Amino acid sequence: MAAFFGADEIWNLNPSNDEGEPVILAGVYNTDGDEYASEADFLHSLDELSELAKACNMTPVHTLTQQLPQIDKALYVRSGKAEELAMLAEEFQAERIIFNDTLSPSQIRNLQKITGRPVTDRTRLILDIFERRARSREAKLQVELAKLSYLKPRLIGMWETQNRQGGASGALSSKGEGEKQLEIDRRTIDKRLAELRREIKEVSRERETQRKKRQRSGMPLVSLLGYTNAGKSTIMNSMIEAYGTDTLASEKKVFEADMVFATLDTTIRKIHVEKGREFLLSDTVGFIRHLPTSLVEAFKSTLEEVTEADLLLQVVDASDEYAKDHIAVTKSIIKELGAGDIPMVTVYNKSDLCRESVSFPRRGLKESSVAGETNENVYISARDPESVSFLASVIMEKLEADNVEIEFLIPYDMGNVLAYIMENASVSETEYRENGTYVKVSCKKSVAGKISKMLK
Ligand SMILES: Nc1nc2c(ncn2[C@@H]2O[C@H](COP(=O)(O)OP(=O)(O)OP(=O)(O)O)[C@@H](O)[C@H]2O)c(=O)[nH]1
Ligand SMILES: [Mg+2]
Repeated sequence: MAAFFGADEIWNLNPSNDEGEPVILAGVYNTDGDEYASEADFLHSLDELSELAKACNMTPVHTLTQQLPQIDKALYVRSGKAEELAMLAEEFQAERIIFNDTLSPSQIRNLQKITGRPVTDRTRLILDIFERRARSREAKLQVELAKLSYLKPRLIGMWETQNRQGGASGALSSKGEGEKQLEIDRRTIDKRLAELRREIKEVSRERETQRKKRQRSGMPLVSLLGYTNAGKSTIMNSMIEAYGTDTLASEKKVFEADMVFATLDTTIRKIHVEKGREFLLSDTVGFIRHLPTSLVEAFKSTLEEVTEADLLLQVVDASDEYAKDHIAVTKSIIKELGAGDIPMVTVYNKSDLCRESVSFPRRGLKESSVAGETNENVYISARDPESVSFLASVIMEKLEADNVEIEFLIPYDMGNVLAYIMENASVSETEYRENGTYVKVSCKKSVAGKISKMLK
């Protein structure tokens, strides 16, 4: 039985077969670990693994689980289970085995030896989906960096084994040559990793320039965040439709779809609720439990916008029975990004799909068990226009909560100040007086400060 697989099989996950490559899913419920809250939670994560596999054009034909107090160092599962996996793979004619957790290079190697099939893990599936969906240059670079960081120890581990076996490809005849080749491969990977890091830095510098420009405009930033498939992009599009400033609003829309990780880039659009009441809305990549660390790292520059938001909208699919777990995962990533102190509204979306007929749109009480102090719950359906205007009014109320009311007298030769006020403040009174235009406005403290400075 073939025990080793070439770099191509590790590198390329995309099966050529359109029908979907038959795969077996495997997971361990580590009873002594704190990875899963309960057995049901563990089973849910296996359902999720199945979704991820389908998104990679694979067809799960069987799922094998094992309950263990401790993970087996060499094989992840006990050896008896590994033998069972090999039998099942034969029986179901599976072409690959996918584990629910990240396996070490040596575990992958040992499992491949026993099962005679390529063995992959959850992380690899997520990386593959990201790779397929990446569109912008930045996302593509970030995905390649994450993938290469993940694959480096695995490829090197595989080559080392092959070399020890005298060269599986037959090309490497002596041990000395094999080691030399390995060193070259290692250096090639390291060189590419360095290149990628440099390019990402360059792209994020461009992003930084855009960010500075935005900060100067003084317009508040509201960020949509949440678990993948919660409906963030749909909310973004409904907002653009209702309040977009572009006449060609349809062209400014973002991609929404019933699939995991539909969005990989951050998009920012101006939302104009009414004169003087505007904000920027950002839509970004969704989260999932066990999001590979290398991906979170690589996507930090995309997610950096989040740390500068004035308000976070955590979008939750209210019709999903695991909504609470999704909230917990999202919260921990928000914290990891350093955005834990930003005021947040939890938006329970897809109310139209909820079993018990909750009336929507409406606001709810704080749920202190899952939400922070500054949290508030809103129940909406992104597909309902009334919900969208309701959400816009909640956002405005939150953004204006620490606004100041202030009066100015603008000399007639300072039209630029008046223009700035019209753009950035809500004007409640205007009077044309002898020595200038009198206005009473409500605006952010920073905007008031800027107006005063301009008038000096
Ligand atoms: N019935 C119903 N479906 C919705 C609602 N909001 C979104 N959807 C659907 O849910 C699916 C996912 O929506 P997206 O907006 O792409 O989700 P997302 O949060 O942007 O997902 P990622 O980009 O993967 O993070 C799409 O098929 C939407 O049409 C809603 O309020 N009601
Ligand atoms: Mg999206």
